[in-house]
Amino acid sequence: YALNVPVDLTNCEKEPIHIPGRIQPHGVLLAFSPAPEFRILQCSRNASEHLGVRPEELLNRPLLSLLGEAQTAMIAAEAARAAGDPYKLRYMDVRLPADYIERSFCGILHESDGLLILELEPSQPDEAGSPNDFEWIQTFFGQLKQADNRVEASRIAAEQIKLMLGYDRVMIYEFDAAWNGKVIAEAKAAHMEPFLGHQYPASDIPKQARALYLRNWLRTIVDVHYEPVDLVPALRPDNGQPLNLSLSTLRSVSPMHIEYLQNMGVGATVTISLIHNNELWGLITCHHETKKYVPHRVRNLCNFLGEFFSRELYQRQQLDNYEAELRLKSLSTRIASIFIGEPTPARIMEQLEQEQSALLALMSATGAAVSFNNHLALYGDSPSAQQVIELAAWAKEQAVDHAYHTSRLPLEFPPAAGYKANASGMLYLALSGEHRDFILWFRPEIVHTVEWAGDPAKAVIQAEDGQRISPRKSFEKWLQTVDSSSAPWLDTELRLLPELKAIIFKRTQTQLRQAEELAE
Ligand code: BLA
Repeated sequence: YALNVPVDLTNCEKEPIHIPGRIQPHGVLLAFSPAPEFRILQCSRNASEHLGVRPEELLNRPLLSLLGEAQTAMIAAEAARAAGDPYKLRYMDVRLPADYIERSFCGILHESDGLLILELEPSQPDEAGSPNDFEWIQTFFGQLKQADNRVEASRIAAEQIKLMLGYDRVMIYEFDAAWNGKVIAEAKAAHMEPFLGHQYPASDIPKQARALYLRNWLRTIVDVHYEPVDLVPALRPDNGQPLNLSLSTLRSVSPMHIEYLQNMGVGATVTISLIHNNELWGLITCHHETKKYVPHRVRNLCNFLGEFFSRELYQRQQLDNYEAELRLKSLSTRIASIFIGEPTPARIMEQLEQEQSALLALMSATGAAVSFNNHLALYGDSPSAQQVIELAAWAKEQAVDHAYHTSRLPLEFPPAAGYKANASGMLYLALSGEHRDFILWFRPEIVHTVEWAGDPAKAVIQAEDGQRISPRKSFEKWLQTVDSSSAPWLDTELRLLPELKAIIFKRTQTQLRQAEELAE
């Protein structure tokens, strides 16, 4: 088969990564018809190397003639067991009886569109279940229980998985609502550049890849510099279709992604999906500087912990959200209380001055401006007084129900382009029905808030011209997409406005009345 459209940087999401027709060379793939025939229909070309049998000799033969009776019976039992649960990868020790074979294998079996796929990875000398597995799980659970927040729990998980895999770097990578990602926790070898806090654009992990990772929870690239091995024949003889390798552990990886990893100076990877309620919310992404094979037993163990950890983190997130909401409520009360009672306007301005950090924290803002009773006060990184006055006049026209917010101010109000570094995000709240008094909160352009730990170029091996796909290039592309934007205003923040408004309006109405009474 051939792709109709060649894949390049502009159409990454079109690459059919589930049907590459090739595998990684560290194991052999056999695809065979269901019971009772178990007739081998496709195999990988490297059968010669690993099994000592040429692919042409294997094709059309019953599995029985390769594996012998006992092993075939084991496969049949596994196939029957996996039938109701096709997404669970089973693995077993496979020992080939024929004289021409010396190796023993870890066999991983799954079902793929009516065929069975057996993947054989040569056993490692020390593969018999390590006595430390149990101890390790105990440590993992014990430490996780003690962690008192989500970030700390993530860091512990990263440390433990690094230990288990024997890898150089383990990251907990979390997606945002637009599928951009951020490294929220990291365990790494001391000499490595930290990636903690780094952000990456959604296009680094295209849509079809994310869909695949929702089905297949664990992937590994044993050697980023591998030569892919073809399937023989290229298409399924029973239906002329490419073999679906969605759940295969040996599946050859997208050349786009391989290029990315090579440019990043990575030698091997393991990636585990983090899923809650059937949604991919993150990945445990592991890098090794050189090639590295991790036995399936260990990979499976990490996968199991990933599943456990996923649920644990979700619960912690609920708790963190609850605590954050309480914190906002208390900040909101503090600001509102400034207006309660009958304080004079001068007293109000004085109090706001004192509470300016609460005023900023309330809306996670870096700047604010308050206009009250003909006084204008600027806090933090705010545009100038003149700019604030023009901005407020514009915001007044946009306001619905006395409030307005945007996270792309320079695009909606072009004069703001001049001060977008401090104010790409703006939240406006009128303090009286007539909009004479107001509060403006400002958020900086997101580019200035991103922690790309040091120079992004450092996260990359400086290759010659070949560097088409890399975190560096992604970062440049990402810069364009976030130009003139701030972090979004969240529902939890916006929900505070009506109450705040009600309290402050009451105060300003009183003041208005007093002013009128005075005038009479
Ligand atoms: C896949 N890209 C991925 C994966 C990760 C990243 C984690 C999953 C790979 C796996 O499971 O082994 C991205 N890796 C990262 C990031 C970090 C990291 C952000 O370590 C940060 C530390 N990628 C591009 C571009 C294209 C692209 C421009 O940057 C397309 C032209 C494609 N990425 C791409 C594809 C896959 C991928 C197609 C799927 C690979 C596969 O499973 O075959």
